[in-house]
Amino acid sequence: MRSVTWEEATEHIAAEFKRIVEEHGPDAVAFYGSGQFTTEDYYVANKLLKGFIGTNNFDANSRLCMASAVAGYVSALGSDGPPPAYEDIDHADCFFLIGSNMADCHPVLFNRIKRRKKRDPENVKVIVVDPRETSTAAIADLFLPLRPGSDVVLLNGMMRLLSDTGKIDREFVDEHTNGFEELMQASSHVSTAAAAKVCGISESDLIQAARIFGGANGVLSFWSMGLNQSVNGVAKNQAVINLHLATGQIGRPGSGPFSLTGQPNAMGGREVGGLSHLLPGYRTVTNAVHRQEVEQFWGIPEGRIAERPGLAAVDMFEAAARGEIKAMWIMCTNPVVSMPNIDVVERAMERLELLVVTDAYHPTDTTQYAHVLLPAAQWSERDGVMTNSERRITYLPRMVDPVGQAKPDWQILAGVGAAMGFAHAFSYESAGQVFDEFTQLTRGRVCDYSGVSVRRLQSEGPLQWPVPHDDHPGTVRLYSGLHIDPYPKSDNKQFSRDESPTGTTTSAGTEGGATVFATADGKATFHTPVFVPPAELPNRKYPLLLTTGRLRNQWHTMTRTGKSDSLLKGARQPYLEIHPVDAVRRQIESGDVVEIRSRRGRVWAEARVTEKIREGACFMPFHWGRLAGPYSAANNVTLAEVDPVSKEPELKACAVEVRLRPGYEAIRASKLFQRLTEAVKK
Ligand SMILES: Nc1nc2c(c(=O)[nH]1)N[C@H]1C(S)=C(S)[C@@H](COP(=O)(O)OP(=O)(O)OC[C@H]3O[C@@H](n4cnc5c(=O)[nH]c(N)nc54)[C@H](O)[C@@H]3O)O[C@H]1N2
Ligand SMILES: Nc1nc2c(c(=O)[nH]1)N[C@H]1C(S)=C(S)[C@@H](COP(=O)(O)OP(=O)(O)OC[C@H]3O[C@@H](n4cnc5c(=O)[nH]c(N)nc54)[C@H](O)[C@@H]3O)O[C@H]1N2
Ligand SMILES: [Mo]
Repeated sequence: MRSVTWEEATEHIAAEFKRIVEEHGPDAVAFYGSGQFTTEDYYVANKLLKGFIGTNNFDANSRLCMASAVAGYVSALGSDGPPPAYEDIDHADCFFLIGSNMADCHPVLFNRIKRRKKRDPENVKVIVVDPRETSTAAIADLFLPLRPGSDVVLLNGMMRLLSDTGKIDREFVDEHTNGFEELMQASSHVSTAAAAKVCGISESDLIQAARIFGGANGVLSFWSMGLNQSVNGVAKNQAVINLHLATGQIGRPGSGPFSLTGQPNAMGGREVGGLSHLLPGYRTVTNAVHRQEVEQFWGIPEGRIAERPGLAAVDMFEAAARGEIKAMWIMCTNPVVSMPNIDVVERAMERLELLVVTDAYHPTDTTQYAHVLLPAAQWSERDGVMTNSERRITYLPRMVDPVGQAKPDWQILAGVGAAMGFAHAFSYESAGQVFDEFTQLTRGRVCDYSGVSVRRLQSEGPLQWPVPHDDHPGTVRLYSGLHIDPYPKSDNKQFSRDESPTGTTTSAGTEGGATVFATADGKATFHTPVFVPPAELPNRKYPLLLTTGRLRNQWHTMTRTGKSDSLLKGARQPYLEIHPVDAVRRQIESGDVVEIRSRRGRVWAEARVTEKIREGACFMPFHWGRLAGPYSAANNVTLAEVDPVSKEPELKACAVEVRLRPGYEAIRASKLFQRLTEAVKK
């Protein structure tokens, strides 16, 4: 590797992109970005790829994360956008936490739930649904350790029970929804006993879950990767939303289906259109009117934006591995650790004619493959805007100077855009200028940012969209206008809005959420979620289901958190949670190093034998990559099967076998021998 100037690097990338587009067409170029982008980074990248290079091959790691939630909301409510707000935590009396380990992954929100529960322990109920008894389950009144992947059966079973016990809000269903009768017909044969059996839980627990849900004044459901990362991910999302539509638990304080975003700006990325089928302002590339609106705004010829969705993440890397993608730019994400089935991703990296990687650190598992490696200024070294799960738009100031020659991602992208001959469209002077351009594209859309400007965010603080004009205070929750009296049926005093029991409510927003859903007839849709089991089920050769996820002390691929010794204390190396019954069968004890094998590869980890995981399932964190050792990455073994609608991969289930790591028996014997001699000496 040799170092070059920014000018040289920029000219080289621009010239190579142009050459490859000329030789192979625009779809030979692909871009893979990140929910850790600022809104400005997302916007400039999207504009360059979809508008100027002319390819929709623009996807982001949010595909591995939020894509199923986006598809769930769009199909049920007519638009993306989580309806509730964080302050709803202070008003809810039932928390339905499914597929989410909030205690470790969303600790601030989790603590707010804990405080809410502490204030009224008798009346506030928490249900946790997870195959593992996580630290989130510690506060559960009801914990359902379901079989991985069986959520749709559980949720449909709850739906049936709500109906059978008269908990349906008929008025709301009649006035604001379509499809309820079809759903009921399709589920008429559902038996609670059979549903519980599929989920591997007791029938009484399933009944209890529906009873708590149906009896609450305000139900707030939170979910994240346990639902989204599945071949059944969209149906799982629809099944949760169904429960809320059926009980009218949406648009009211203390209620709503609340999908949690993981990365700091995954939400903003959705509004900017940061997936291969989207355009800014919740528009889609398949909609001719949407394409035209954006083309006019960007000042590009009609027809420039391709009408077919580009490649989604998994397809993008597979296409590159086959040699169909010639040039790829990876920015703010580390796919050689985080994508399923890493072998394919590595093959893609090796096959590309041009791989540009922009990161704040080097080496990473991905930067080591780069032909051109560009240094990015990271948060606190640059300013920008991010939006969180409750639609709150925040300005992040620059606090320190970037290290070395690092630059903000949007600036790097704009530089290449200008060098490709589009200077007129990419000569931004500041991040604020980019943001203010983007907000114009949201005018009149569900995610209306048009009343937001960087100046306003700086002077007034964060705002919750929609903010349709300059003096609009922002909107606390979507769809509050559906209810004549949005406050719950009871006259419970805790619903007074003036009160801020936790002292953390910052919103000055209005209650004036939409009075209709964003569909043609203003009604939401009940879908009939069909259960699809995990793509890979246990068999004789691979008898266990592996699920993967996060640890409290690590952030994804550890490029930052992995450098902190105190954070490494909880786990210095990958480990595997396995149930005692499965461990004994394999003569595995806690502390042993085991090999986890799937049809795609293997990974080594330290065994932790625990009853906190279901029998038949095992769990491993995905934080480590191959730089830590060829058999350290959980994604050596995961599979790239995706949900057919959201294209989100099934990172939460694959069939594996576990045994002692080859050669480990000798080590164990010598350890045992050592212990024995020590005991004899004593
Ligand atoms: N400490 C820390 N916090 C983070 C992150 C991090 O890396 N580290 N990353 C952030 C990001 S980007 C994200 S997306 C979020 C993710 O936040 P979460 O989704 O809460 O985290 P995960 O550990 O991926 O998975 C959540 C839970 O799903 C369970 N699960 C597995 N399979 C199933 C299933 O079939 N059904 C159900 N119901 N549950 C299942 C797992 O056992 C796990 O406890 O966290 C964010 N916060
Ligand atoms: N098996 C399994 N795999 C998973 C998951 C799972 O649950 N199980 N979860 C998936 C999910 S939900 C997610 S979100 C992904 C996350 O996966 P990744 O996005 O790959 O993980 P990160 O470590 O957050 O990668 C961010 C990269 O950007 C760099 N970086 C930091 N700040 C900046 C910046 O400002 N600019 C630039 N250019 N670079 C910067 C970091 O050094 C790092 O290399 O993992 C997915 N993969
Ligand atoms: Mo994520």
